Amino acid sequence: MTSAYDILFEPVQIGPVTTKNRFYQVPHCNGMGYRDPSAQASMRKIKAEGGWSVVCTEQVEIHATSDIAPFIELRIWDDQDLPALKRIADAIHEGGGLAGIELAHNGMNAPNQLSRETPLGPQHLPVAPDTIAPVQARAMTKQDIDDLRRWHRNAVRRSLEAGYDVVYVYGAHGYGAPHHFLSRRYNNRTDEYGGSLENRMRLLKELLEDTIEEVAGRAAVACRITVEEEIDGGITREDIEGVLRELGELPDLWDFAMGSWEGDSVTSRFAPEGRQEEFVAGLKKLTTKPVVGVGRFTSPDAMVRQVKAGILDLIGAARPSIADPFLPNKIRDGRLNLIRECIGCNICVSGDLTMSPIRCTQNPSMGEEWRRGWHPERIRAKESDSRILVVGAGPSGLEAARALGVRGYDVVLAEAGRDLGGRVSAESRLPGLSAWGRVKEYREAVLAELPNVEIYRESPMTAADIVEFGFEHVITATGATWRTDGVARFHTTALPIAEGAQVLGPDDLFAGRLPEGRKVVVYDDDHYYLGGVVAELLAQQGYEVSIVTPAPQVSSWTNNTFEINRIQRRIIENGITRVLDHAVVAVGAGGVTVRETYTGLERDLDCDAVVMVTARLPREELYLDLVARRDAGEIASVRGIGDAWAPGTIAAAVWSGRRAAEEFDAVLPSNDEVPFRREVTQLA
Ligand code: FMN
Repeated sequence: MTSAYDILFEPVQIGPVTTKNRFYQVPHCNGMGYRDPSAQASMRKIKAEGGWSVVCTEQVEIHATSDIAPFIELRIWDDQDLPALKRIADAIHEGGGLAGIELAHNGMNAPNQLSRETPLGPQHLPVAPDTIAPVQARAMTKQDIDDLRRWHRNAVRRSLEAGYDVVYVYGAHGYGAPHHFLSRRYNNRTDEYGGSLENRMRLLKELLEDTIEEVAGRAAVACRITVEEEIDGGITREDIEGVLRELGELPDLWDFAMGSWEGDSVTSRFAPEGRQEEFVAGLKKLTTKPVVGVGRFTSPDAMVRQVKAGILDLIGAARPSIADPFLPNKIRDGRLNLIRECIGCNICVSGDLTMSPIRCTQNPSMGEEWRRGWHPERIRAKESDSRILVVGAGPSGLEAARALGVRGYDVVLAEAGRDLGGRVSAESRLPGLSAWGRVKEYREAVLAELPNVEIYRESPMTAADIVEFGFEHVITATGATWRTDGVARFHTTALPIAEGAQVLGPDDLFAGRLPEGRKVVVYDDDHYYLGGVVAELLAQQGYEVSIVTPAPQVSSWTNNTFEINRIQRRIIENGITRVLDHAVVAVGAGGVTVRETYTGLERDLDCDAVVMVTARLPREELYLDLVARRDAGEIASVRGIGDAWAPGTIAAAVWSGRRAAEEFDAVLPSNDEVPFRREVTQLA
């Protein structure tokens, strides 16, 4: 039977290898790298199983002068790294994919904090762009360039030994050394590696030629290159067109990326699917070699259009493959409603940036494939005929009901309100967050296919009801309430709030209640996205808004999701006043007192209302009641999950729902034991 998506399942020749379809998992790091190679191998294998024809590693540091510690990437420094790399390549092959390896010399972006080697760059400059470590790169001599080429060649040879099918030369994102040489911003050399475009692309050309020679037809050679640096003096469209005219036929595949990782992995709040199209369109015609590009692609129609319009040959994806490792197979099998669409929140990026294993809001098994044995599509069958009540249909309750339902249990999901989704539904109505709704949509789609899961809306439950209805096993997913007393990080006890003061919290805004008056202070001591979003919402409603935060920037933690700069810009463009490094210390009827965190100096700000974005309190009354009833023998088990257990990210809530489903009926080890598998460093 033919389908509109058949074109996505055509093979593509990449030099000596042929893909089984056009789905290509571009390189992406995962916070596991050299520390957790078996965990990474399982994660990559599952993507291959799910239909990604090529599955790549993250950037793999080729030498100790390319060390981006504290970040945890793979390494191919010497033969000692080969067993880990081989394990990953073998796993991808077992899953049915081609294995790609992204060899990276980070050049002047590598602060070498672990190796303490001198960073290498085209000229004497502080290490950049991703670090402000107090260290400078040295201008590379010809000998340094020869050394780098030899290290790259060694890494290519080792990649073949480890069994990779696609070997990369990496010059994108402001990371790979060839990017620094290509960019006028970093390269002011006057020798044959600087000045003209021909000179600036010389290092890239040499690395490509070396790689092609070393590979000798035994693997495909791919080149990941910056198509637009989006910064003054950086790599431009003209540069990349020149590169393709000159080097277009050298590698077997071109992989187009932006000039910064931040500019490539933009969140859904700040860029739509396919943002890169304007920078990539037209480049393919400058080479006869296949091209791959990215764009947070989750819509098969958008993918087909890219191919038919001659923009891309292969649909590259990092985040969509993280959210749904089985995305290609679901498109192939016509199960589009079951695609777990990436919501574009970049919590995956936060894994790498906090040096912790990758996580995903939509796919709670991401990073848990090996250490906990979770799979995105499969879960072990039920082990009893128990019937389980899940109270609350927010992200954790929906996921618990879904996963228990897939296991085959009879599940009742009871929601107090009319709509499912809890906080994701509420937050998806805020500016820029509509994609949050996908968390609910995917789970609703699965639940609709599970006759063993019944959903009751407008069904608030008390412990007495639960006992009366005869439920034996209960999971409470009743969410959390935003506090309005100022308690969070700066204050751990309630603020003085004068009588007559108007204080609201996010829950009021979710319920459609807006402040009275014109001037509003948003007090953000939460530091993730919500404070900034609330300020933006109020500004859009015509309020004069100030955002006060004890942190040095609005929504400070979003430096881990690459949003922090865009958030500051949006706040400023919305005319919102930023009062940084200040805490609200008292709320009066017509204003607040704020204190500078460094000096303790206090001043007053006039306002008609304050919106507190601070801490939350779990709604745990039902859980505590049920614990008492369990102890009295009235029910068999109760478990609290998600924000109702401990408020956190949506990703954490979904994960905790999955965990509850995984652990139901399981004999759990004592909590004195490490609750997952891990690899421990072998002593030399
Ligand atoms: N690109 C690289 O070239 N090397 C990397 O190691 C790398 N690590 C990434 C890690 C994460 C968690 C993510 C989300 C992206 C990473 N990227 C890396 C960028 C992606 O390859 C991709 O270009 C970008 O995310 C846009 O594609 P997407 O919209 O499909 O996510």
